[in-house]
Amino acid sequence: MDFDILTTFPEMIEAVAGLSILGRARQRGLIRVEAVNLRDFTHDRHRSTDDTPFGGGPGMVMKPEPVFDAVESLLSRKPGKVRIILLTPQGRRFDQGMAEQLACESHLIMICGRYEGIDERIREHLVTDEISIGDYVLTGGELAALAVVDAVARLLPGVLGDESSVHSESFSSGLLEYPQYTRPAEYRGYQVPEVLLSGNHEEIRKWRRLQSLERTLNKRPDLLESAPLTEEDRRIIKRIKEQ
Ligand code: 6GU
Repeated sequence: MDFDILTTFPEMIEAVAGLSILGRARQRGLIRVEAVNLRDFTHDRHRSTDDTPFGGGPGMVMKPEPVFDAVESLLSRKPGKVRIILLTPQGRRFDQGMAEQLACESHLIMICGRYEGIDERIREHLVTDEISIGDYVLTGGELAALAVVDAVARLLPGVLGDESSVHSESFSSGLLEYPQYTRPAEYRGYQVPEVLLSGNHEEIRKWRRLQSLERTLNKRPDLLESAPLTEEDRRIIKRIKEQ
């Protein structure tokens, strides 16, 4: 899968995309992540990617030409279906479901907004999707683009060593994860729950499910409304609530 990230700070992207699981996925050719420097698509002496707003007012606005030119250059290099995503606090809130949808694509172009805003013609005539990563304001879209790349890339076949961990973790089940422990079984007097040492797989499965349900109920009750729950889960939740 190809990710092209249009930015005036390509170093921000490179600093992250070369490391850890993303870096390894890139080396193995499972993903291509490229930071495209918008300054390379400017034509004036100062290589400006922004300008003052028509109508006056504070701040600077991202110019349309470098963004259109960069996108068109990418499209001529790799024709075919592509989503052109603008990272902006005005976008649709990013979540695991959206990550799963994007993981079905083969090419994403991401435009990182900076300054006070972008020329509206970019949004109207170039962009296919607008994404926000949450209700707070960042200084630019780069960290948001990286969050999206990371969440999408880890869903692609082969990117995580152990495929099963994608399916058992938080959110793919619609619930928060159960607590995990490793050796030693006792640390500073703190014990690992007995059931996990029992070797009884059915009991362990039941305990973990109970923990997931209990945690979700306590920390993120909103998730229970859309989580796929069995009749047994519903009975357990009812019992927890009655305690
Ligand atoms: Cl995508 N961009 C910026 N600048 N701020 C944000 C955001 C994006 N998502 C949340 N806050």
